[in-house]
Amino acid sequence: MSPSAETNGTIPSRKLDVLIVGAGFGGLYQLYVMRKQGYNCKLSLIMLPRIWYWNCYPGARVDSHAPLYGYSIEGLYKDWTWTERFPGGEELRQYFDYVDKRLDLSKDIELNTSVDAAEFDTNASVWRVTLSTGEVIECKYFVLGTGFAAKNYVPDFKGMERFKGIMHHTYLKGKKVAVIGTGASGVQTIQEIGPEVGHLTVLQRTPNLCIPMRQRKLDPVVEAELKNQGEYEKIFKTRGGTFTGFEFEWIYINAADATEAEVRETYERLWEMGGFNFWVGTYQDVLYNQEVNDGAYKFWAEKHRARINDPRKRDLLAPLLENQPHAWGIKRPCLEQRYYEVYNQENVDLISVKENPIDTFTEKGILMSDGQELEFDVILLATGFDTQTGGLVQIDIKGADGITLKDKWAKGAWTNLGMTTNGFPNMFILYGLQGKPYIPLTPLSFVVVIDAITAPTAFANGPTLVEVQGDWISDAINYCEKNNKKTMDSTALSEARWTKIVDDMWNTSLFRFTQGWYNGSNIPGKTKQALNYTGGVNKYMAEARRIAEAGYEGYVFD
Ligand code: N01
Repeated sequence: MSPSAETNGTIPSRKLDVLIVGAGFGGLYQLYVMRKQGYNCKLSLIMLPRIWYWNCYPGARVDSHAPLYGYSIEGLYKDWTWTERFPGGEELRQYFDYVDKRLDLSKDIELNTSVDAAEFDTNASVWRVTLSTGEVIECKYFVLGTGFAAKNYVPDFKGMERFKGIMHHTYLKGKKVAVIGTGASGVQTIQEIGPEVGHLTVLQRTPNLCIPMRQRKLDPVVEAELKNQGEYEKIFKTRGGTFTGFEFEWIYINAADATEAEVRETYERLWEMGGFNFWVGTYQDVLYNQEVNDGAYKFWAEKHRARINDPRKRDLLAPLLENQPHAWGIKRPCLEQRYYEVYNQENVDLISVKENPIDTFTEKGILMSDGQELEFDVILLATGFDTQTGGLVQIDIKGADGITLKDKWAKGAWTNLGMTTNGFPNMFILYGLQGKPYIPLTPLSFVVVIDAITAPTAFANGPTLVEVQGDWISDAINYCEKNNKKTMDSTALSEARWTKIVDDMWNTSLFRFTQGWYNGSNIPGKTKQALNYTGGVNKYMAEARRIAEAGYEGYVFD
């Protein structure tokens, strides 16, 4: 049992109903919704909406299209017009400023503050949360809106401390640059900087199976007309009820039952539409039936191979089916704009680190296993995140039995609905797993770490999911308050049930072959498990609502 504040000397300076950690889409929504219902809340964050504040690497942009990457509440969309179908980082920062002004959020936000630790006091049934300022705040409900990718992953490359190159991307013009990693961060950066750097070397381990973004400018007159016709309203109503949280859906027939010509025609159409249509808007069996998946992969490879001039680069970037890196769509495809053409430039080299691994970093650059030392002015690490669990366990959170979240999840994460975890009463997780707000403020001195974000975390449009989860959390809190409950906690049994649901869905799909952040296998030593619910936002929320309507089945109250 945790000691009380009186016995451990942590006297809280403020008492709140709800403390929310993280000021991205999730945290801000939770603040808005709780405050509207009269709760006394604060949100603690590191600077501005963290993701879109820090992610200012060249080319950073969202891959959910407008207006879906935005809030549906308070008619916010009426006075905000996106300029591009897939908005860039700068425009997103402006959007957060607009939302802040409209909803008057800042007054309840602690700037430049991170949450270092939290401990549940079982005697008083409250959380005591320690901020980076040293202040201790007492709250009844503790909401973690830290997002799924709050902890960078930097591989343990040998000799990294030796590299003497520069570290800031604004000085890239004319420089010799290396990019390690070709996930979404790498792809966005490469296509942006390729045309302006002196020389670019991409060190690729696994090719990203990118699909076309089909970016375009949005015409304000057309968008105004769509708003007037109620189209925006319709989109926001639809999105909570679809698999992906977008306005589009899977094609609910099997490609296996269609003719070859029909499938081809469908693929061509989806390809031209751009965005995630070719991924989560295609035939429902594509992620389940290996033969259908092979067909989608072949189509994908044919499209991109035609864009790459050099045969070696072509085979590395878009291998033929017999050499495919993994099944189509089981790792996140990045939306690209001119990614493949960049490799046709004379100043761009591509090295497969599977064929020629990195041996060590040197003062001048990187020594490859074949003995060649590559010299660089700048090395950009786009090597990803310790996703979903990493950002949560880096905060020292102690539950009712004094056990830390890190220890509880040491051999794998357990949650109910991805929003609660047994032994941590009145603590809710938003947009984390099965759904640390901290980027080091003193970055590595020799490399730039590129990171970005995004519950059904990985397979859902973020703003859609945070609104439906945020409402569920707020309903649960209201239920406790109306029924005079001091605590709400999920049972160990409910977690076992939920984890089995998540695992079973995962194991019947081709996702079971994934290597990457979807199942934690990108982080050495991390337990490999399905970290994402693959049943879709609609099914997920139906189950969450059923549990609530059954009097919070699987939960115990005190
Ligand atoms: O990270 P990643 P990310 N040696 O894990 C490679 C969201 N996001 O930051 O595939 C060499 O996908 C690794 O190789 P491999 C989005 O949901 C959204 O790019 O493991 N390479 C891979 O290529 C995304 O999915 C946007 O073989 C090494 C790369 O590093 C998620 O965030 C923008 C290596 C890591 O890719 C994460 O994307 C950006 C090593 N030792 C991100 N270790 C938007 O558009 C790792 N790699 C909004």
